[in-house]
Amino acid sequence: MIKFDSGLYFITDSTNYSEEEFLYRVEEALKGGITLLQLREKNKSTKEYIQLAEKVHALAGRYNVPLIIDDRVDVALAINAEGVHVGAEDMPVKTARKLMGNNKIVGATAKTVPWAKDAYEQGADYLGVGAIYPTTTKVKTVLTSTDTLRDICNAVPIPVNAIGGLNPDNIDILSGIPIAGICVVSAIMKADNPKAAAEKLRLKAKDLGLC
Ligand code: TZP
Ligand code: MG
Repeated sequence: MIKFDSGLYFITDSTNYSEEEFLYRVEEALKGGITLLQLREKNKSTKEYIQLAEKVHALAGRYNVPLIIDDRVDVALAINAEGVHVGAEDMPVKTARKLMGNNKIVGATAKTVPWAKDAYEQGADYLGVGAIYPTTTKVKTVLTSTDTLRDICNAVPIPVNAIGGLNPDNIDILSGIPIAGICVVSAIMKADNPKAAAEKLRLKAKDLGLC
């Protein structure tokens, strides 16, 4: 499997940005020190998804940051991305693992301990758990308590990332919970200065013992 550090995991959202502005923001986030990147597109055709993914993959490669593709194993394989992330309504983890092979990263969403154990047993390399706080990013999710987050961390031997509404001013709530990292969308994507936002989050993540 490809080695990865999920300490500061940035998930993109290209909504409301031109491609130029979007790629600029992604590069600023890379410059700011994100450790893992996910391309998450909900409204693109397969062709558009692949075209954008190729560009983002080239960019991420320049900063040695692995690229995970949300949802779409076909897109991940098409561009030789480092991994794929599957949620509750996506392809089963087991199937994604089979198609991606053992040399790629397969991430999964989990909101309960049984679900987390099941994803691990099916071959997930890391888990995203949340939403910890309400989120403005378009997603079907419910809130996950920090107690459940802690229980999931203790139930599986793979990295667990917290997600949902996280920003530098509210992540102290995660202090003492054995997560591997945090995932953010808006805190970087919508920031006035995405590079500065990533830098600040990276420092905060370091304070929490992540990265
Ligand atoms: N899964 C659970 S919450 C979420 C996803 C994809 C969105 C997180 O976005 P934000 O903007 O960091 O709250
Ligand atoms: Mg999904």
